[in-house]
Amino acid sequence: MRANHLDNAFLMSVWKCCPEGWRPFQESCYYFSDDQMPWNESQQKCSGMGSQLVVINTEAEQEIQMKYRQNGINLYIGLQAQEAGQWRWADQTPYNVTAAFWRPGEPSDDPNELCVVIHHKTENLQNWNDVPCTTRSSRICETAAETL
Ligand code: 2F8
Repeated sequence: MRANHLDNAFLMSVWKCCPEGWRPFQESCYYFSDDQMPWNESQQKCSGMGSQLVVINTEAEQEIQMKYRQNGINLYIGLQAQEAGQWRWADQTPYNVTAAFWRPGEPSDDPNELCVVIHHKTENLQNWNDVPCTTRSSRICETAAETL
């Protein structure tokens, strides 16, 4: 009886799997790169791996980036503007200023700073900074976890 019960629990559970080297959280997998390149190339590298630059939808998702990252490196996220102040997520999720995690004093909204990194030194959740898109930074790619 007991064994049967456990078997059923096992079979009915849903497994979420990430590729090797990717970090799991909720329904997603995240890849933190060591190499550094401009924002466009970073996005291309992610899409070449079936993913995109991370889209941060919740505070919990922002928190997990802090848990997994190594301090000392700027990390591109999937937030970019065509014009100063016109922030857009790479997957077209509407940008919501009340769920944004800018460093104090950011964004600069400088027309030369249209791409966003998680700042290399900030240790709290308020850590986004807008930088020139040509700046070479590491990146966080996100893809959906595989359901088994
Ligand atoms: O102090 C904020 C300021 O710091 C740097 O500029 C000196 C950042 N630039 C880069 O990281 C390339 C600015 O984005 C930031 O606003």
